[in-house]
Amino acid sequence: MSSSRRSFFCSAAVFGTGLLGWSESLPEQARAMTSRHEREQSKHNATTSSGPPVRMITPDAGDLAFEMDGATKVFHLVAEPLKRKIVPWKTLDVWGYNGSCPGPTIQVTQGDRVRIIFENRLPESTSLHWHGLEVPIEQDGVPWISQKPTAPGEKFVYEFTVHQEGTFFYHAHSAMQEMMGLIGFFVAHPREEFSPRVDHDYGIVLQEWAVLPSNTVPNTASMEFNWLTFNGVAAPLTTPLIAKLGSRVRLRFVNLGMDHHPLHLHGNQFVITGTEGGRAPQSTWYPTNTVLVGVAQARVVEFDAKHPGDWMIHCHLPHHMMNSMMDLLRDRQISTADLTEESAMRQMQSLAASAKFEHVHPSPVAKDANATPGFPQDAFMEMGMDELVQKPETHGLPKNWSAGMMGMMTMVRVLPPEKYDEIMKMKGAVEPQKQEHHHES
Ligand SMILES: [Cu+2]
Repeated sequence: MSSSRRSFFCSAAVFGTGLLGWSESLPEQARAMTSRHEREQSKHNATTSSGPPVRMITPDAGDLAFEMDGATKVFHLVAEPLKRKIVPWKTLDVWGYNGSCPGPTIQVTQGDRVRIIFENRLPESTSLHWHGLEVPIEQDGVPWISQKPTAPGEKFVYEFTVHQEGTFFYHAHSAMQEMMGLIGFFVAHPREEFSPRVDHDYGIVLQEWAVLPSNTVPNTASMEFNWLTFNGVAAPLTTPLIAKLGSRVRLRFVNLGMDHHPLHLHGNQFVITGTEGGRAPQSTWYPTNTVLVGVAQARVVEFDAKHPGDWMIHCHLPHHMMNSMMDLLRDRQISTADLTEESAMRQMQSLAASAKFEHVHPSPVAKDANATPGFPQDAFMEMGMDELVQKPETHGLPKNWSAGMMGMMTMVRVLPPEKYDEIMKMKGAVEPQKQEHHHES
């Protein structure tokens, strides 16, 4: 390891202090390479000693902290109703874990003994299923088959050894509860990182919601969905994924909904390196830029971030690239079909004001737009709200970037070192509060 990398490790180590046991597996920032030379060097070294893998980052959800009891990692997981702001003008009443929907990510190392002390604060019975993990039947979390359901106010202790590596998830094993949001990542890292090693590891949970206008409670019986989220938020509220130019990036997706999602990355080829069954043999990797993530599946992709830019990653189903406008239109929605440009624009301005956007930047339309059959399509739907969704990860994006971001959409920002470091520095200032949110005392 070069001395420049070592010093970068030290300065980045502060981000990892909220999580016990990760002292040697520093966060993704710490692994970022400074040059192509180092990148190549790392690939070469990987065959001999690759070291522990980087921690997966779950933007907008975070991690579940743990404590050690002897050699056992102990987690406290609480199922509970909560409010989740999915876009600035829409907050849902969902069910989740430890104040988060999806629940916080559980990260362990292959071979770990884990104990999950589960508490049910829901108004009805539930259980926890470990999706994809090979656990003894009494740990499988299926009501009445492998255990008695955990009643409201009760606890249930799960304990097992994780002999697999890979991308798994935990969820309630009742269909309606799943659609209320009861899901979270369970990631089992190998002891040594795979080759080629990655510098950034990001996880995204795909969910969908059916919510009537002016309602906040998802209709779990619906077969049609109007809100699509990455880690519990729809664009432009999704937090961009930050990667340093020249690094290698891993993205993990899990899907627990009613639809399959073809996830597409702009401007980069990737390879599919894993499924819900763990690492895929390298002989199966092929270049692509879209991966279909079916219901109950996990897909892991990797790519070398060698093209600088703000690259979109999104579900390519057209209706999954949208947000429902019905709440903004409310009772006025009926009259939108034959609006003139001026009145439509006025309407959007007044609606945006009512939703407390700080700014609205509509895209221009033609003078005689109404003469064209089919108009409007996207006109008046695109609303820039950069200031409202601003965070360190959006720093430096072009003005009005948020107008093009809706639904299951985020971006991978491949940044030159100085811009990358600038954002990491800004993040460092807000990170401690963020982590505290997921600590269960
Ligand atoms: Cu989709």
